[in-house]
Amino acid sequence: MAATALDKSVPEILPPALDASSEPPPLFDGVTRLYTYYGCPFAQRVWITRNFKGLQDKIKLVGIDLSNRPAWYAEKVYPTNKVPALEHNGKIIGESLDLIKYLDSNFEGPSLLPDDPAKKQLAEELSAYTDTFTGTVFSAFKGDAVKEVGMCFHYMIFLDSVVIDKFD
Ligand SMILES: N[C@@H](CCC(=O)N[C@@H](CS)C(=O)NCC(=O)O)C(=O)O
Repeated sequence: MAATALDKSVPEILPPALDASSEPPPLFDGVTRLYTYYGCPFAQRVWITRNFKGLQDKIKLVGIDLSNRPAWYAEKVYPTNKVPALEHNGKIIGESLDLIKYLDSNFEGPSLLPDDPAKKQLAEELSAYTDTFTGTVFSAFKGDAVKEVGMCFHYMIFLDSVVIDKFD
């Protein structure tokens, strides 16, 4: 059965993650692949976008074992050696926020961003800010940025209040 946007009725069977002993998939053969680590939040947000747009049949997941990464991944797929990366139309694209926009603009399925320009701008600001937010919160777990985390939460609350005031 073909997947449809937001269809949760067909559970996805995740392919086992490829490791240093695994052969690469047949690269650049026309198949669109999302290279991912299943536990990576950056990769997960692209994966969520793929599923939200109902692209489960169009974009194949390729799990990569980051703790025992195959050498071919950096050599032949994505030289930065990170996930996520998308193989599409003979090229590799990285960076999760760019990938979310890329999937939204280049594939079918419901649009992720609102049509209204003001809402769209705010949505883009929120999405761009998530990296600063999570980056700062994660460094605070290491104990070196407690003040900055406070600022991040304040800014998130501010953005939230803008959403409520303007659009509710
Ligand atoms: N800015 C990148 C960050 C991606 C990232 O850091 N991915 C991690 C996994 S969560 C990774 O691949 N780490 C492997 C490494 O740094 O060698 C994005 O948003 O896509």
